[in-house]
Amino acid sequence: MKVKSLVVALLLSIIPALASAHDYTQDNLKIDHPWSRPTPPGTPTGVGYLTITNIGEAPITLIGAQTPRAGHVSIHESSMSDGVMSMKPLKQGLVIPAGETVELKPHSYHLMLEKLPEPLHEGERIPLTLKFRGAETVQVELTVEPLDYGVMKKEMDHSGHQME
Ligand SMILES: [Cu+2]
Repeated sequence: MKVKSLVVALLLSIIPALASAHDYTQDNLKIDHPWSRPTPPGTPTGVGYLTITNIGEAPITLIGAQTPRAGHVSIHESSMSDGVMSMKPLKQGLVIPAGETVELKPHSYHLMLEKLPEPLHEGERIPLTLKFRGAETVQVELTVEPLDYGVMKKEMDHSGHQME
C-alpha cells in the first residue's frame, strides 16, 4: 500500500511536466516557453531564451545553467550603446524579484550556449538544467525554433556572439 501511494505521488509530480512540456511550474517559480535557434555548422555559440516568473515571496536569482549540448552556459545581458549591440556576462546572476517576471529574449537577457560540440538543429529539444539561489534546480527543454521565429529579420544573427 505504502509503495503504491508513493508511486502514485511520484507519477502525479511528473505528469504535469509532461502534459504541458513547455510550461514548467515548480514551488516558487514558473518557467514559460524555453526556446533556442538553429546554429550554422562551425558556429561556437547558440542562445537560450525563456520567461521566468517568481511566484514566491522572496527574490530568486538564476545563477547558472547546464546542458549536455554545450560545453558551457553563461547568463548574458545585451545592450545597445551608440548603435552597437554588445553583451556582458551577469556574473552575479539574474535576479527575479518576488512576484515579478523576467524575460530572457533577443536583445535582452539570454543564455549563451558556448563551446557547442555540434550545431543546434531546428525541431530539436535541448535538455537544460537551471540553477537558482532561492529556488530548487529546474529541468526544462529548449525547443529549437525556426531561425525567423517570432522576431524581425535584423534580430536574427545575434552577431555579437559570433566574435567570442
Ligand atoms: Cu550572449
